[in-house]
Amino acid sequence: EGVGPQEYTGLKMQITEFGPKAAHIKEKAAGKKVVMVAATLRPETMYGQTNCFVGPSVKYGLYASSSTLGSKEEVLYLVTRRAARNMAYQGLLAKEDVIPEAVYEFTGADLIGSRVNAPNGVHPEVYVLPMETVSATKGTAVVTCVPSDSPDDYITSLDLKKKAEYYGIDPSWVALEPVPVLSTPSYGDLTAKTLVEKFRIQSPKDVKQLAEAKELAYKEGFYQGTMVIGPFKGSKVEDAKTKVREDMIARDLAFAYSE
Ligand code: A2H
Repeated sequence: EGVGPQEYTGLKMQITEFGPKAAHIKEKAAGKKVVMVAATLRPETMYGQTNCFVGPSVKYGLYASSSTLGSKEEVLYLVTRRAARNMAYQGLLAKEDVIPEAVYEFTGADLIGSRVNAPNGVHPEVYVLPMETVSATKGTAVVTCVPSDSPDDYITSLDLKKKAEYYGIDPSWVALEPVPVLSTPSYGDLTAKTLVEKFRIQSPKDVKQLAEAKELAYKEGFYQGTMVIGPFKGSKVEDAKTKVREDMIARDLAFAYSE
């Protein structure tokens, strides 16, 4: 990780349907909206979301937020305790500057099979799935899955589909096809797929090749990419990135979150 603060976009993924193991979470939320907040560095790729990842053994909580999403009801953010603490200091929770107390806590495994909104997504709703490599100490530990542009997301999706039984998921929960979001001269419009194949990455455990692929995907996408979808279609990614982010924040689909 670099020095200095990391400026994320906190994407609001509201739970629309609590999954088979999430009944207790729904009960504790007591009718309030529950919003999983995914931390992303690539807000311009949100058109291509296909799933939402959590760490199955990571601990999450529900925290009263300062957001209302247009209703009178208070909204609960679903993030790690560490992220909630950062959010409190950034004025994103109901009470500022205090160590926040969770309404309820549980592990990521309980969320698998739930459905959430995917803001800006071609797929307006996606399933929550497990990702073993989610770090509990980075971002919110909620990761939105964009297999067109993230090699990690692409290979994790393939692995989940292949070993659905092992992971205890319904294979139909894994979205099949990446959605083209941007095009680059070197890798076409499915950068992550191209790089995963080029580096012969077989599983999420191929961390060395994945790190390399990630680096290339990021650089090529940002400096050489052109948007192929959305209101900034035809613009360079370099120009579109900030505009998409600002637009999402203005529409209350996301907020700035840093750590
Ligand atoms: B990115 P950095 Cl399309 N554990 O969003 C593992 N990965 C995490 C995480 C966690 N706790 N929190 C966030 N991330 C992911 C989109 C994306 C991302 C694309 C391409 C590359 C990419 C869709 N997933 O990241 O270590 C999130 O995935 C490549 C680095 O803080 C987030 O942005 O630099 C990124 O890693 C943050 O990583």
